[in-house]
Parts: sequence; structure tokens; C-alpha cells
Amino acid sequence: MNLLTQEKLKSFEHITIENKIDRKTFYTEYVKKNKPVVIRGMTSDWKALEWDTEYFRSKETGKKVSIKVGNVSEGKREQMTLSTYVELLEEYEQNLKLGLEAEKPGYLHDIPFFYMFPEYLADINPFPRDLLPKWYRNKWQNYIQFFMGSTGSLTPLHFDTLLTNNLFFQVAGRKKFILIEAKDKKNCYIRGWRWANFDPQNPDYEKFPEAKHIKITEALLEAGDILYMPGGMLHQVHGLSQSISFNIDWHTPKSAAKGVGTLWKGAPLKNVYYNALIYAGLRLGVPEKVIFPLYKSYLNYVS
Ligand SMILES: O=C(O)CCC(=O)C(=O)O
Ligand SMILES: [Fe+2]
Repeated sequence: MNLLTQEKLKSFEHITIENKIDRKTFYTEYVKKNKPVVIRGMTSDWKALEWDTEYFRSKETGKKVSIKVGNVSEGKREQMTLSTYVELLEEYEQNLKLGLEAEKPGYLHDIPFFYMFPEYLADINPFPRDLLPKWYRNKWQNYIQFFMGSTGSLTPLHFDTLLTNNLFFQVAGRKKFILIEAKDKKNCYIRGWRWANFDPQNPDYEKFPEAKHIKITEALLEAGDILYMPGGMLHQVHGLSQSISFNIDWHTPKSAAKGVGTLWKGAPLKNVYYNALIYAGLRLGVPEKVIFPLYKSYLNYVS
């Protein structure tokens, strides 16, 4: 290992790992403290852990999904069926193994998979819905965003646009998360509302000198792991293999109020609308089934 690599590794802290967790510990030790954590062993009974190409092929409906091509922050998309995409991924991974040049497929990134394909829901049972606020527990699947991609997939450094908490479920393959606390946002050279110009994987401290002060935490996720990220935490995500994952973005009354307050901090107006809806649900008691039809467009919202 050369000196430069050692230097880089020294600055990475490792995240806390819990083996299963109860609701009370989760809230007191992590959510209330805005502390990320990896939780293991809570999804080991899921049939989804065995999903493969053949399974997707057998369940093909002909419905098309959006695949992001190029940098995911730019949101350019192509449409194809799920089984066509899975076959593309498989072919790419085969070529990689053989050492052949191949064009990296696009990234199935941030789609409301279980809303579009409820026939897959039985495969993520039992779901640890206790970890979510009561308001979400009946229709938690409506709030899921889904990711499927190749080795080398990349989501550049950003924070989640509504400042929601994020429970991220790794279903197949491995991912690396590089995490930066919300308070370090000012040193990440943000453009627009939420994407960072600083790249913590290849730090250029000459171009981005303030980034030297950032504390970086790394989380390596395996199939079956859950990662909790508090609202506003910055993250850069690397696919270390072909991979399937999904997240639930969710608020507590406190984070929803903070989300509404981003009106004065330069957030897109639409964000304030979505955050106000969730605030109305969590704080004012408006039922989820009344809010969801108004919130639904968020699932295809790119910011
Ligand atoms: O897995 C990825 O590539 C991105 C995940 C992400 O940004 C999220 O869950 O908010
Ligand atoms: Fe994100």
C-alpha cells in the first residue's frame, strides 16, 4: 500500500454495527442522536435475498421501467422492461469477469418498484415496519424507492432532498457508502440544492481546500444489511458488485418541520410542498390515505 492510500484510509471512520435492533434502542441511540448505524440480521428470512435473473424473467409483465443513463444527478433516462434490464446487467458482469471491454449499463435508480410491481411484495416479508413512525406502518411499501445496478454504479455525493431519514435495505450484492454529517455540508462545495462538487472517493484538496475538515465515515453493506442515515446526511454510493437495494425516506415530526423550514434555505418550492404534506400527516394527524395521493408525484420527482 502506498503512502497516499494509507493517508486516505486513515481518515475513514467505521460505522457502528448492530445485530438486530428494537424500536426503542433505534430511536434513543440513533434517530434522536442523528447517528447512522448498520443493522444486520433483520431481513434474513426474505425471499428477495434469492432473487435472480430467471425469477425476474418468470415474472415479466411487459411494463417498462426508467433506467438512468450517464451521471444520475442529471436524470437522463431510457425505458425498458425489467427482464431486458436484468439481462443487460448479467451480460455486462460476464464481460467484466472475462476481462472484456463492455459499456456499463445504465442504473435503475430511485423508482417506486413495489408500487409498480406489488407482486414482489411477498418477497420482503416480514418487513421491520416497527422501525417507522406509526403513520407509515400501514402502507410503508408506498414510500419505497428502488435501485438495481452493475459493478461500478455510482451515486455522487448528495443529501436526500426532503431531509428525510433514510432506511436503506441491501437486498443483493454489496455497496459502499461514504457518509458525511449534515453539519459538514458547508465544506462539500454544494451546487444547486443538494449535489456536491467534492468527491470524497478521489479528494482534490487543492480545488476543494475546505473539504479537509470533513469527517468521513464508511459503511460497507452486504445483502441483508440495513443502513440508517439521519436527515441531511451526505452520502456517496458505490456499487461494489451487481446489486439490488431499496430505501424508505421517512420523516419524524421534527425532521418534517425542519424540511418545511428549508423554504428559507434555498430548497425547491416543491420540496416544501412535500414536506408540508408529511408534516400534516405526522403532526396534525391527517391520515396517510388522504396524504398519499397528494404526495405520490414525489416518487417520480428528480431534484
Ligand atoms: O444506492 C445508491 O446508489 C443511492 C442511494 C441513495 O442515494 C439513497 O438511498 O438515498
Ligand atoms: Fe440519497
